[in-house]
Amino acid sequence: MMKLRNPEIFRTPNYPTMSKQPAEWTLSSNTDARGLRFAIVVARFNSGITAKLLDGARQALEHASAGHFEVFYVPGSFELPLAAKMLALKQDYDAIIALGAVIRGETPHFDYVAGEAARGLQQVALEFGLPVAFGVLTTNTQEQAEARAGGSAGNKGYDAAMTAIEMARFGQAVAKAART
Ligand code: INI
Repeated sequence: MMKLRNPEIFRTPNYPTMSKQPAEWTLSSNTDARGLRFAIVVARFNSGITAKLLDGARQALEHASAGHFEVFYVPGSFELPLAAKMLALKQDYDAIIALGAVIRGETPHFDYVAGEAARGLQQVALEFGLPVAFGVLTTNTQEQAEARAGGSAGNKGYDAAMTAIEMARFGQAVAKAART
């Protein structure tokens, strides 16, 4: 069985990814993003919400001292997977952060857009072995979306960026891990 040289990297409990966690967790040294490169892709649909998700993601990356990040826009959440794939093909990023807001209406459109965004983003992550953080809100109401975009339920853009940092570091740790 493979033994890992730095097994503690994989065991860190309660990793501080969630914006509603206490501040001392979100500022721990585990969230150091120095030297990492990120692409953020943002859906313009429901832009009042996605702009706040972007604020949260920027804040997380800046707190974590990310080396570099670029922001790209697409029309809606349905376009996020293709954009993520185009960005992954550049081989220039340690992780991609996808931000969108899909709010349920009166037709099944919601299910197609939300479902394809989730499926497509995961497909890109698995195809490229590249972290793609899912910062896409899927809510029944505008109020629920607002609560999760810097309101009472935190900021899912912030959380997505923290997840991207953690998974980028995870990838580096796996690449470095050696048989002992
Ligand atoms: N796109 C979203 O990001 N959120 C939504 O709530 C939404 N709704 O409800 O329609 C939405 N639709 C647009 C979609 O993402 C595509 O841009 C469009 O279908 C063109 O491909």
